[in-house]
Amino acid sequence: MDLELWHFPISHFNEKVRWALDWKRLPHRRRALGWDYVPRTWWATGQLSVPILWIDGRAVHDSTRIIAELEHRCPEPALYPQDPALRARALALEEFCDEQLGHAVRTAVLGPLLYRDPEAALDVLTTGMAPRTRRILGAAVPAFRAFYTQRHKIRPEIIKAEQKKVRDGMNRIVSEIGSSGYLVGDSFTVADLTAAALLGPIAQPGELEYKPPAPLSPLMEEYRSTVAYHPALRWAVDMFGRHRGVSAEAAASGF
Ligand SMILES: N[C@@H](CCC(=O)N[C@@H](CS)C(=O)NCC(=O)O)C(=O)O
Repeated sequence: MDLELWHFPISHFNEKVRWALDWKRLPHRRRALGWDYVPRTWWATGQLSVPILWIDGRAVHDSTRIIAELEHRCPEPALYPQDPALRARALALEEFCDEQLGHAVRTAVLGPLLYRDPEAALDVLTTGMAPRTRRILGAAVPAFRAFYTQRHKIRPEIIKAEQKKVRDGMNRIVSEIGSSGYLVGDSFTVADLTAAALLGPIAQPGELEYKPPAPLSPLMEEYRSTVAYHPALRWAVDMFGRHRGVSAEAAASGF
């Protein structure tokens, strides 16, 4: 199977798919998109978001659909439980994390930067991209910020509410962890992978392959300190430590 991932290195939804590819030990190429991602993603899929995974020349977008396709084509090692009831629960938790947690985490972490230190936001968002992307976007910071906040529906007045949504999401995750330490059944599933990957920007586990510039922006640290107590973050760090594994990237490439 020929696999090429189009991704934003810093993105947690993209980390979700990288983790699935690596977990299944599927050799793949990675292309970090940059400032001109809009025409590329539109041409490939008729929508703008990454991750996009090219599977034998066909572009599949959306992390949940990509993992479903990988699971179908390469069932072992499994991310979906065998038991139908457990599988339904794992998929429901994946959906919950995608919709309730992933977007809120983006706003919670990046919202303060975008409005109070947009240069720092750009440094974070262009992590792992070609240097020209940082230069080009850096020459048009207000336009970039307007575009990014509009695309992701980030407004100053909703940041606090989205940060509360993150706390509620983390409470739900903790309440779903079973005696096995996993969210569903007694082994690692797509539910654990999704929850941990989407909490990555807050938890900042050592296994993250694409880390934001160090030291972290004080605004990021300020937000992280308000949730540092939360057991969901320790759980996410533990999931990364035990299950993130090594990269199956076959060759790095760029446009
Ligand atoms: N539901 C999608 C969400 C993906 C997503 O939000 N991707 C962001 C990066 S974190 C993106 O591509 N943003 C650029 C845009 O949509 O214009 C998934 O699970 O793949």
